[in-house]
Parts: sequence; structure tokens; C-alpha cells
Amino acid sequence: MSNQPLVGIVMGSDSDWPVLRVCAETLKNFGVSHEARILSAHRTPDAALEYASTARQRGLRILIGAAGGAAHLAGVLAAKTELPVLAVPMPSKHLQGLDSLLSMVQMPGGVPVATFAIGEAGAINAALFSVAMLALGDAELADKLRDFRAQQTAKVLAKTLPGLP
Ligand code: RP5
Repeated sequence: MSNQPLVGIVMGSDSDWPVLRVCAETLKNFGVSHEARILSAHRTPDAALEYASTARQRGLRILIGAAGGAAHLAGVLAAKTELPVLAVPMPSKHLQGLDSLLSMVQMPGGVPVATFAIGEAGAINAALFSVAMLALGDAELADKLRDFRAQQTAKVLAKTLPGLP
């Protein structure tokens, strides 16, 4: 894994990390260099804007924005960079992440974010989607993704149900 981070994972709070950890683990398993930051669109707005506006020149290729509640973080990051921004809605205390999902997926036309599923599935898939995008220009990474899929397929096909033929 090169030291230059290609994927920047940004979360609105350290309380998001238990859900988002699997995103970083998935990237690590593919050998994709990444960094993770706690930056909030409303609690640390200047730092969040600075991070996004300098991300491209610092060599990042993809940003992943994860937040809960009125989850405007991914949209704010996208407003300040031309890099693709993937949005992961965090489960929220009162609405279980439905609020996060809707505020991310319903970006008005003009500044897109690509929104994934609420919670851990979204965190894994944002990482896998990052791998797929980076694999467009990296044959070795494309091979790793193909192997991962083949292993996943083999695991499912090997499953049996107790008591059923
Ligand atoms: C959002 O508010 C964060 O992304 C987090 O999901 C949610 C709650 O944050 P804490 O109050 O736990 O710091 O900004």
C-alpha cells in the first residue's frame, strides 16, 4: 500500500466510527491507501471546507462522507471539490438513519453525491465502490476485486441449511 492516501473517509463525529470502521477495514484489505478524519459540516465547518477544497491537490481521488441526522456533510464536501463524493448515511438515534439517508440522497441537481445504504452495508459498499473506481486504472486492483467476488460467490454456494436436503 503506498503512503499517499487515495480515499479520504470523513465522518461527522467519532460516534460514527463503530459503524464506519468496516469501510476503512475493507479498503485496507484491498491495499487501498486511505485516511480518516472527524470533520463536521456544522461543528467544524471551516475545517470541513478546507479539507474538501484541498483534497484533490493533496492527491486524494475519492471522498467518502458519513454522517447522521440532518446529514449535510457529504453535500458540503462535494460543494468544495470536483472529486467524486460517496455518501454513507449513519443510523441516527431517533429515526434510525432514515433522516440521514433522505438528506443525502435528495441532493438537488448540480452537486451530486452517490448515496449508499444506511449503516455498515453502506460503509462496506462505499469502500467496494471506491475500489471499483480506482480499479478502472489499476489492473492489479481489478484482479483483487474479481477474486473477492469469486470468494464471496463460493461462500454462498457452499452454504447449506440444517435439516434440508
Ligand atoms: C452527525 O451527528 C454525526 O455524523 C453523527 O452521526 C451525529 C451525532 O453526533 P454526536 O452527537 O454523536 O457527536 O453530525
